[in-house]
Amino acid sequence: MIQTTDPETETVVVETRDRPDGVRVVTLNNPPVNAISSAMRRQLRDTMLEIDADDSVKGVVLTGAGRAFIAGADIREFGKPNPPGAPSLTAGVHAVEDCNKTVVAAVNGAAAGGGLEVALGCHYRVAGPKARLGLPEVNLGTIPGATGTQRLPRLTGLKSALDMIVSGDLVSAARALELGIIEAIEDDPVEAAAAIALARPPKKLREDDSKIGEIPDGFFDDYKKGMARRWRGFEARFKAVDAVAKIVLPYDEAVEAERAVFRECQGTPEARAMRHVFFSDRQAARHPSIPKDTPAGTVEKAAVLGCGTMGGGIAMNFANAGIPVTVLETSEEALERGLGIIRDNYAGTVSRGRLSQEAMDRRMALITGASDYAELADADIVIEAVFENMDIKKQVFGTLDSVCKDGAVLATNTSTLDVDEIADATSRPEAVVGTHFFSPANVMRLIEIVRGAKTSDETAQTAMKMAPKIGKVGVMCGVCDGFVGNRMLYQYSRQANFLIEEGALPQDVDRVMFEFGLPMGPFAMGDLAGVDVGYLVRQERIKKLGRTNKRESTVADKIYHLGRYGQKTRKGWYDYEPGSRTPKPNAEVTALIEKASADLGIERRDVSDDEILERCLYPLINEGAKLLAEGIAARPLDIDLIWIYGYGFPRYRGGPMHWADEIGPAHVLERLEHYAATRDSDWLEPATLLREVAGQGTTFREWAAAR
Ligand code: 3H9
Repeated sequence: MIQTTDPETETVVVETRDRPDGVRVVTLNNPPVNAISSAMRRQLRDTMLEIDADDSVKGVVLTGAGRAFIAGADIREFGKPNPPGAPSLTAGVHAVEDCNKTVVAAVNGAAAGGGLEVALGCHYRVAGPKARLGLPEVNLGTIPGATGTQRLPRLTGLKSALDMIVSGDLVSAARALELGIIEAIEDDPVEAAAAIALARPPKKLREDDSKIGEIPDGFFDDYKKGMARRWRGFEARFKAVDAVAKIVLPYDEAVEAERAVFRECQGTPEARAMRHVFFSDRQAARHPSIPKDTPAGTVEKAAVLGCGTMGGGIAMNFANAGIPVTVLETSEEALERGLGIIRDNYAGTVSRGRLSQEAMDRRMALITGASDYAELADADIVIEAVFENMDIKKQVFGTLDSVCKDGAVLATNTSTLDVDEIADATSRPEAVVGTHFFSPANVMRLIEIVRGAKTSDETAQTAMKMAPKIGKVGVMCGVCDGFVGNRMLYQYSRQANFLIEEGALPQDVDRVMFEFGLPMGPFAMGDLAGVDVGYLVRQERIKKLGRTNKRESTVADKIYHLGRYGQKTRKGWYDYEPGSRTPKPNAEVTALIEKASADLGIERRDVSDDEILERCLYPLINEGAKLLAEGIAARPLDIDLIWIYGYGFPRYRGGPMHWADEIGPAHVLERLEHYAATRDSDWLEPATLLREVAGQGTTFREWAAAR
């Protein structure tokens, strides 16, 4: 074994081993996932040049150490200057391809981005059964920048390559074989690759255009039209298509063009946001309040209390993950109804071709109905999803306390009630935690994991580790009214309602928020969730907190009293035609809003799009700052993920706190103060932390890093 040490960094990232058959095995080794650092690029190129000149080498196998082949370019180096003398990855890929010995990639694990590009530089590829391959650069707001847009289509044809590049998904080894990316799947890919290296001549993919063929007129424009709805706002994905379209040019020119776009993308707000989300996704699971070595309990058997819309959706997550789940309802009738809704839900997915009948049957078989608490005795976790009423919840938790086994996690799905008060209804408050799922619970990715004052580290850890197992993103927060997401949402909705009293119409506010990138604005959202539901939430809030001296808009209550409950009654803030979810503005609603303004003595005025955007989103950021200062959210990244996965905040903007850092906290503060001075004065108090961060000219990220 020869280890090459990089003279600049003194790290060993490329190891070589000569086999008796004359094959040299080159292993890239940069734990944990062999990201390609500048040192590795240099060593890879130098190693290939050396092999080229060494006649004793009969063939080459390129592989990765540990669990990955290569995870792509080292994302931590993005945005930093290239160290002098470090070659580009494109030069590395070409050094591999130009080698006069046959080079075969033994793809032992993930080959992502630059990792797949290196594999595509090899003359042949063999994969292990667990390998996954893809070009996920668009998930970092950039495009493949080391020949990927020009090479993948030469193996798979244009359509399949575009699908992979635009989705950014990694495909399984089996799918890669179908697509022609690899030659074979082998348990020992190094051995199989060595055999190919000895048996076949080098073959340069860049010289092979056979899979491209004749490109129909308008092919790329049509492809972009087809992705316009799903990928609205994700600019890098559209640029990636344009880069692939360069395939009509001579290879070197096309690669040059690809590289120029890759470089341009590196510095965009989208790329900064997507990198932030990439790292946040991984950091969220390591919450500072849970010591690193805390063990998590097993979750092999779950139970859900209540089989309404929420409980049913929660139960489906467990069944989807292959975890048996018992659902408890008070009456046979309610149980049958709940199970029926779950069955219909799955059947819908089957009929759309997204789930096989066998998979549906397997999942349904994992869901068992129960009407007696005793049947929950052996569950590792019980999630309560009954009516939002403190007395009922306390009673339920008292009963759970008496029947559930020691060590079980007792979770509440409450969205509004005090988790600490619920925990105190048991003799084991350390086992109680909030798991706030978002509706529809089988679809939405987020769970706010609410840690109560007495929740133990083990309980918190079990809930956090459970989330990804059932396909969710778990983000931890503390106890307060509305937790993180809904507390911030309240400020957003409150301003949206003031804006329509002052002169905007629901369709104006909704359009601005949609154009910003949210899936829909607050009024369309109100219609979807139910105007009646919003009304009940407000009533509960008044009961709980009393009427504050802050003014609230009354328009939403008036819409409710007209019986306009939203999509379910086909009229709410908007009208809906039968079978359609497209909101149509309604004259009666406009008149009602105008009258509300007149009753308040407000002279309606033109409200600009900028004002709508700032007054909806800056108060939301302001509330985020308060949550950080109170420690309810531990880090800005937790807030960002809650908003991305729970409310559809555009990922390409990185979440509200990242976005605030991009536009500048000082700017947010200045605008909030401007509105406080020129609009209804009691509407908002800038957060102390916002003032602090703005005053120091720093960002929320820097504030968090300095703690
Ligand atoms: C690119 O390649 C551009 C080129 O086209 C052109 C260049 C010129 N860099 O996900 P995990 C860290 S762009 C730095 O839990 P898994 C990660 O943060 C790149 N760090 O492992 C985590 O750190 P920590 C295109 C990286 O086994 C740790 O490694 N490539 C990188 O579940 C473990 O990660 C991608 O976008 C990286 N490239 O999954 C692939 N990758 O422990 C991104 C990971 O401190 N990576 N880390 O939190 C992945 O999708 C997954 O890591 C992978 C393994 C599927 C590879």
